[in-house]
Amino acid sequence: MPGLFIAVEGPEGAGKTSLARALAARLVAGGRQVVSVREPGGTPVAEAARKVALKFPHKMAPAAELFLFLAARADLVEKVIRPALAAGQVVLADRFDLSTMAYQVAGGGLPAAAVAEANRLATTGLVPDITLVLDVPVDVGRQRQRAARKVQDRFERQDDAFHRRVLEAYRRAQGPGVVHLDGTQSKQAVLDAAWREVLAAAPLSTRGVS
Ligand code: Z5A
Repeated sequence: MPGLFIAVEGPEGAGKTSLARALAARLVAGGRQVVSVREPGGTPVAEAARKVALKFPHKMAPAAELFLFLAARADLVEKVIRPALAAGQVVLADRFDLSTMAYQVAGGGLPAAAVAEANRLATTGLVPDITLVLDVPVDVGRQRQRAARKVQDRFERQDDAFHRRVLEAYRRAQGPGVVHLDGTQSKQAVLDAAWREVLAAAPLSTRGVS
């Protein structure tokens, strides 16, 4: 059975982790083997890069930040994602390449074409079969994070203008497999909508998801 690569994307507090977990449970219940990953992270190198990218207390050069995320992605793709897909498993990623275009390009101001090229090097050209983009207004995501008492990382401390640019980049995202979902619905409604998209994506009939 061919592997399937699903990425869940969106701004802070959009419900990505909740949706990724629920989708994984549904896929496992349907008999598929699922490998869940979060970005950045998932290998020793990627976890080390995550710590610096999210927790470093001082300003860093925008390109330095970019390469931390890409170093994490390169290692995760080579060590975890490609082997899982080759073994016919479903990979569910909590964030992937669209996050880089939203945060480092739209948010941080790096040039899109150069970043896309560097990302292709990191991923060796791998792109998700389906990218589910959850849309929530900035204040809704923030409010959810406050309610969940999430400790703020370097990005969550950025100003509203940064977060609006990130959200607009997500809203503009398009391309093969990119699907936009209303993240302000209930968790169950978001899961059902995401599941319909997973089932609708060609060629799922050959991918053992029903
Ligand atoms: N980053 C980057 O800059 N460049 C890159 O290339 C990559 C990442 C890959 C990773 O943060 C940071 O790295 C991220 C961008 C940057 N920084 N920021 N900010 P992270 O992994 O620590 O956190 P996050 O991705 O921002 O996730 P989050 O805040 O945890 O949000 P979430 O996963 O989208 O939401 P959640 O955890 O599922 O839900 C949050 C709360 O809302 C929780 O209490 C839920 O129960 C609740 N929730 C979820 N869904 C709903 C619905 N539908 N209704 C009501 N309540 C809900």
